[in-house]
Amino acid sequence: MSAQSYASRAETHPTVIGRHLLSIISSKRTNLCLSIDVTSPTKVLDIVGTLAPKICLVKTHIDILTFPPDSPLSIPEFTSALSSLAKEHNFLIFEDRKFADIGNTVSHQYGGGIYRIADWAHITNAHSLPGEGIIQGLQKVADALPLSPQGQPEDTARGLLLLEEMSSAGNLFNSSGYRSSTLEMARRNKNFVMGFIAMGKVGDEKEGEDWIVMTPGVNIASTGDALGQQYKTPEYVIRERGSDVIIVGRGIYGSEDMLGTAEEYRRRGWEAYENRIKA
Ligand code: 5FU
Repeated sequence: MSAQSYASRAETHPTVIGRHLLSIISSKRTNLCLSIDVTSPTKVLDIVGTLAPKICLVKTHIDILTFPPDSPLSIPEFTSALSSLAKEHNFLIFEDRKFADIGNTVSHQYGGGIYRIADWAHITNAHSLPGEGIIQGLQKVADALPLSPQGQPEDTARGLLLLEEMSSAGNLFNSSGYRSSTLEMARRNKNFVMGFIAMGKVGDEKEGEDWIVMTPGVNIASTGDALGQQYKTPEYVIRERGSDVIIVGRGIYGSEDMLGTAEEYRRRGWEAYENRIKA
């Protein structure tokens, strides 16, 4: 369990984007990632604009958005508007793409296609199942991003999370061999892999390791859904299990008072962290 503060980790994390995220978490006092799984691009921007002060990160699934021919926004207009909100309100963008193919294919999926994910998503994630080429394929694209003349290094810094575990019922991540091989893969790619999607802390802090762990499946009003989602509370995830970031979707955007509810998740996630580092 990490007793180190976000602020001190912001000085020492091995990746540029990890340091940037940890400094945002620390200065905004929020470890809340909003998972915005609504399908209207304008609604996404409205909700994100409203909740921006409460969050360190927005998690997208760009391929669930609908852009009909008469859409008021094109895909590049949407991603550019989201990026402007991120700059204005000091949060990062995480595209939950869960890449799962050979390096050559994922490099096209990440850098090209209609979404051009690498251009606007500071963070993305991948399964380790295909082997290490998936990391190299993604990193090749990230490393080739041009830095604009007035840009900061963190503007084009990119980071990858490996899937160490999932929140859904009956998932096949229960083999410790799979999980330890995933960790080994991350250890060999420390300048790009910033952390994990997992249900709790990963790695060996005594060895000086610092992985940023983000946990989906967080909800304070429900224990799950009809399609296998399983929910935990912010206190369980952050304090008991040592995760760093809570990822909350329907618990926030499905509530009537989104801003009040986001503040409740922010406060509970932050207090759970303060209690952990005090303990
Ligand atoms: F990797 C994972 C996982 O293990 N569980 C998840 O639920 C990702 N997710 C995502 O978090 C999922 O794709 C949704 O985007 C989000 C959870 O949304 P909810 O509305 O809070 O259940």
